[in-house]
Amino acid sequence: MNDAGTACERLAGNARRFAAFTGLIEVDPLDRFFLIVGAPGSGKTEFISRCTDQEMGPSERLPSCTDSINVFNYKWHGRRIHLIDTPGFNDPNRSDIETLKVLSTYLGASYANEVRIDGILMLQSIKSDNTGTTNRHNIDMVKAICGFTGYRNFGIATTMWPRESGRNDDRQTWNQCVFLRNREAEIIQKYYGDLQQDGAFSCRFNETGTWNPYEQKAHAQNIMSQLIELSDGYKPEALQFPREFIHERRILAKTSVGTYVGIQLYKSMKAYEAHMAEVTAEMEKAAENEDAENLAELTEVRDEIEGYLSQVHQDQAILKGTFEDFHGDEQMEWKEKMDVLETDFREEIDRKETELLELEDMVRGMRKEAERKYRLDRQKKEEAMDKVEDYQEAIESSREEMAQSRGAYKQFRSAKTEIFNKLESEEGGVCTIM
Ligand SMILES: Nc1nc2c(ncn2[C@@H]2O[C@H](COP(=O)(O)OP(=O)(O)OP(=O)(O)O)[C@@H](O)[C@H]2O)c(=O)[nH]1
Ligand SMILES: [Mg+2]
Repeated sequence: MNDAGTACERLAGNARRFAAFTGLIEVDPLDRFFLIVGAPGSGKTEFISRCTDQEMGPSERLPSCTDSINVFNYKWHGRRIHLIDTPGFNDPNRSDIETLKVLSTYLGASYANEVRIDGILMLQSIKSDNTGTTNRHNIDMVKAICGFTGYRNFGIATTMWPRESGRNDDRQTWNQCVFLRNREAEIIQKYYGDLQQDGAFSCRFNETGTWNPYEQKAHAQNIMSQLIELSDGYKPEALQFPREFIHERRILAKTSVGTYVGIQLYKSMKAYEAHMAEVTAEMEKAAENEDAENLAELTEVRDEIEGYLSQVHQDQAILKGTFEDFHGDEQMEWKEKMDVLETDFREEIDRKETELLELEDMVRGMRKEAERKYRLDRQKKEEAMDKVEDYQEAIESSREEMAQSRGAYKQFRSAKTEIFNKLESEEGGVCTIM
């Protein structure tokens, strides 16, 4: 199928999975929803890809159509298990406020529509390049979002075990494994000791570093089965963040996680202001000394700090937002993206249809020409007809492709209509999304 067709099919599937997560589509009571969290690059998308046996295309790997949250699912003993891929905090490519805004919209909608999160899996890389600050920050943010009194349905899975380390038949690999296990123990104790005390369990994802996708899937699903089992025995409390944001109708700044981010922003603002004061004083001195070169350099630094400060002020303004503010923005964006995609896809289909008609015309002409020209020369006629047959085959495969594209388009249209109709029928309530 062509690219636009594939993108449409993926988006239609994505829309349906989101609809389940945000409560627009009713789900079976045995279905389960799990958040997959962790620092940027800790392996969340990879884990989900292995567990659900879905190769993630660029549209899922890169910021998705929702610019950060993605929902996938797989069947487990007849039940549907939904895994929610979330963005990590302290990401160099995205501010925490943007991440929080998207999280609040989707977690908020799912909370409002009474879809509960059954458990959380936090991924933790054992690689050394995962800096301590990012780790701590992510854990603090996740804790502020959850706010549970107990963490029984909470797993911590270490990732990034070296490839093929299960084959520890040589001394070097064996030493490396021992080293990594020690480091893992340190990381778990340092960052997750309190969560473990409150009931969280820890495990390893693909510790042997196998490349075999079936084994990787089994590893990932084993981890999830622990969480599924726990969720069957114990329903965790609702997440604190959406409860405060939706039920108590607080502005983002007044929620637990918003307060945490607000403090960080305040600290950044103070640091930038102090730096700005220093630079301004130096600029005054440079002006007094008529040091034009230094003055030009300092002006550049001041402009840079001004840029950072203005970003902080923008983020602080977002903290004053309510669920309805964020939700409206996200819904509009989602609709726009769907519309653009539909137009692109329709145009692609029209273009292909025109090409196919032209090709069919051409082949009809070739056939007629061969009949007329080689009426008396059987061999030449057969040769000419062979060529026509080649074209005919191309036409057949184009027709097949067209039929697939039309099918995908139909599927996309029906998903879009279904979701938007549902949205319109619920307009006015807090529980709409997309
Ligand atoms: N060796 C190894 N590589 C992994 C593992 N998990 C993920 N990777 C690789 O590490 C990179 C980052 O993994 P992702 O799954 O995209 O990480 P993420 O947590 O989704 O990152 P963000 O979406 O940016 O927050 C990718 O190139 C993965 O292929 C693992 O367990 N072992
Ligand atoms: Mg990811």
